[in-house]
Amino acid sequence: MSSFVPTVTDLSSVYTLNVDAQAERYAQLKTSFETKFGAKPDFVARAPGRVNIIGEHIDYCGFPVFPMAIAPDTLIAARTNGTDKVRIANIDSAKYPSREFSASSDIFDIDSSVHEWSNYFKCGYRGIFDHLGRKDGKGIDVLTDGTVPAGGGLSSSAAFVCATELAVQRVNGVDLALSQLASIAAHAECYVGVNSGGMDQTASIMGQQGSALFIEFHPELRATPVKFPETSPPLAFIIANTLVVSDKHVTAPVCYNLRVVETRVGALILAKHLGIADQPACRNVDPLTFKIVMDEYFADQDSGAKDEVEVWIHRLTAMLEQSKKAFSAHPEGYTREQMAAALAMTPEELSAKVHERQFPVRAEKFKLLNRALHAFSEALRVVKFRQVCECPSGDVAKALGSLMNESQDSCRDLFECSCPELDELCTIARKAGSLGSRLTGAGWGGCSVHMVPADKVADVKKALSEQYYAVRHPGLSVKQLNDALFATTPGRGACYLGL
Ligand code: NG1
Repeated sequence: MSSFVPTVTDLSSVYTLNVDAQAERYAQLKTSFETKFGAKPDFVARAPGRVNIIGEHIDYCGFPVFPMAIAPDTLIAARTNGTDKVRIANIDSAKYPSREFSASSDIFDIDSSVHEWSNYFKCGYRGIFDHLGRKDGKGIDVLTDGTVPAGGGLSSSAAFVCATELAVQRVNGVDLALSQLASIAAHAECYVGVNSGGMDQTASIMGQQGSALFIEFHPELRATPVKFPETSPPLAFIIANTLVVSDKHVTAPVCYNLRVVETRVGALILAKHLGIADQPACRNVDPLTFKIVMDEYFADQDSGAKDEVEVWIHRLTAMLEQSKKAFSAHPEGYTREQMAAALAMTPEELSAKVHERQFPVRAEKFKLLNRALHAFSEALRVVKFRQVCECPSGDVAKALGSLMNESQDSCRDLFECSCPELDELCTIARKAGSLGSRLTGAGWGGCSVHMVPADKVADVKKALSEQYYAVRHPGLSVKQLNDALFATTPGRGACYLGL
């Protein structure tokens, strides 16, 4: 695989279904671009959404995750306009009104206190120029069209930021490696005020047709394609949207960013408990993650394990046990004062340590024990999931499904990022034949993913449609239902489309 963004000319190498409808969509995008800007676009950049199969809320703990790119995506038609202006427009102009910025000044100002669609464009733009260390962008006209549902857990924001990066680098004559683009996008998305991990951007940029990705973040970003095992009948995946919109940006202080802080403070207390807090690897790093603590604790120990998987299992299992001891003082949760006391800091010092000025959070109790138990056990499940895919033996479909179901239980009970609608979708799907059902993405709404034997796809879709959508959303049109409930396969990552 090339390590740079490929250019493709054939839509059937991007989409496996409804290629004609996609061709129509591209044609419409180009016509609308010409109407809006009075000239044809120079190119179209495309970045997909993703569905995470397993490994939730652990990318920002430094642990591996297992997503795949999907067909829904963000397209950006773009051209250099020869001015100092960045003019951005959206096909859905009612929801996302057109905006204009200076290419070398106000495009870099991102006010994270407002929820504004152009902020995500600014993130991608600024990410590229931060990386280049300059601010001399060329003027660009942009028309965007997205099919990843916003706030649906399928990474609409990452798809937009990644597509922006592609457009901006091309207009400015830059061609960065895929891994650089993924890292830049992950970092850049934090400018909107969400303290996000790097899973979505990596899956969007580096996705591969036919494979999921085992993505590692530490010590460096590495995405290994992994195919699902061949079973009879084959395994299929269904995505079902709760239609509960969970906007990470709006709920960040009590949901997403709070979980990031709980795991960060957890890592600090665990390092102290293990007696390694003052070692340079822990003291001089920001942020300190559970993965770094684990690696440092085992740095000088030989577990006697033979292969990489055994090492993971040995270390993660030990960390689960250590967590129970480290957080035993307050198993129900810590107040701010109790967390600070455990670290011999003032609450103000702790707040600064976890960057609350940039990412403020609110909670009575910080449930460090449960969050740590989720993070370490979820990482174990990811490692085991990959192992079953790569070295299949026994009833692999059942084994994979059980790991997904356990992940959902952990997300619901320990990490508290599910919601009644997600739980309901999982229950209905399992009864109708799903082997593994769980939330995907940040949760608190958004989408669920279901691993289903191919001969059960129709049954599961029917059950979800009749028992969930017809009951909770009786007014849905056929298109709305098809957008909310669909089967998916691992899709290709970001690309340019030659016109
Ligand atoms: P969503 O909300 O599905 O895009 C978010 C984070 C991921 C990851 C998941 C939970 C962003 C852009 N993405 O995904 O990095 O932490 O939650 O596993 O914040």
